[in-house]
Amino acid sequence: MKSEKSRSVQFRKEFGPKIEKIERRLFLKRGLTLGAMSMLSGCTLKDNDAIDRVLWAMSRWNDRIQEKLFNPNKLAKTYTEADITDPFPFNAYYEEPLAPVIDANFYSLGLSGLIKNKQSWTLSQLRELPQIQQITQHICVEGWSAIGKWGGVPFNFFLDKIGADLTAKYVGFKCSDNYSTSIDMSTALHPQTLLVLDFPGKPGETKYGFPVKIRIPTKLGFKNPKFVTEIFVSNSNPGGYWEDKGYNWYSGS
Ligand SMILES: Nc1nc2c(c(=O)[nH]1)N[C@H]1C(S)=C(S)[C@@H](COP(=O)(O)O)O[C@H]1N2
Ligand SMILES: [Mo]
Repeated sequence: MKSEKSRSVQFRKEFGPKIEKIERRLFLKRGLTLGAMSMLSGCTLKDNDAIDRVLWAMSRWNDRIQEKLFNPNKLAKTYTEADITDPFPFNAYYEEPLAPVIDANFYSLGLSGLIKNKQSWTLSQLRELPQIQQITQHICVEGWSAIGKWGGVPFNFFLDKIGADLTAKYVGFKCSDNYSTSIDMSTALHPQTLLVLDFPGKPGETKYGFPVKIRIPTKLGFKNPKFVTEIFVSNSNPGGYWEDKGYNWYSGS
C-alpha cells in the first residue's frame, strides 16, 4: 500500500499537465486561488491528507467538466501511412519482457454486468464481425506520443451486438496482466473507439495488446487497455489501475 503522502506526490507528478491546464483555466475564471481553496476545504496546505482529498475532489469535478465538453461526434485527427511511428513504442506498468503472451487458441473474451448476451467470444468469432482500420495518435502521460495503425471492430457495433445497456454510465475492462481501466458510455459509443484485432508492429508481435485491445483515440494512452480478457457494463464507476492511484479518471486527449 502506498502512503497518502506518496500517493499525493505521485498524483502531482503524474497528473497530465494538460488536465492541470484545464483546471487552472477554470480556477482563474472563478478567481479561486490556492489560498481560497485551502479555506474552502478547511485545510492548511501542510496537511497532505487534506490536500490529497481536495485534489481527488477536483479531479472528480474535472471529470464532470470534461464529460460535458466531450462532443460525441467530433472525430480525432487521422493520419497517413507515411506518418506512422516505426517502431511503435511499447509501454506498460512493467518492463517489456514481462508482457503477457496469450495463446489465440485458448483465448476467450468474457462479458459481464449490464449485458443481455453474456456468452464469451473466441478470436475467430470476433474476426467474423465487420472491421475498419484507423491511423491515429496515441498520447502517453509519461511524455511521449506516437502515431499508429489499428484495425478492428467498431466498439459501438460490438456493444449493440451483445445487447449492452447503452444507457448505462460506464464500460470497464479487465486485462490478462491484471491491468484495468474504464470509460464513460459516450466515449465507448464514439465512432472511432475500436475493439482492436490488428496491431502496430511486425506480424506475430504480441506486446501491443494481442489478441484484443480497446483503442480510444479520444483518450490518453493509459485508458487504452491491452490484452483485454473481460468487458463489463456498469452504473458505478469501476476505476482502474492508474485511476485508483490518482490519474484523472476521464483523461480525454
Ligand atoms: N493491459 C495493459 N494495458 C495498458 C497498459 C498496461 O500496463 N497493461 N499500459 C497503458 C499505457 S500507460 C500506455 S501508454 C499504453 C501503451 O500501449 P503500447 O504498448 O501499444 O504503446 O497501454 C496502456 N494499456
Ligand atoms: Mo501511458
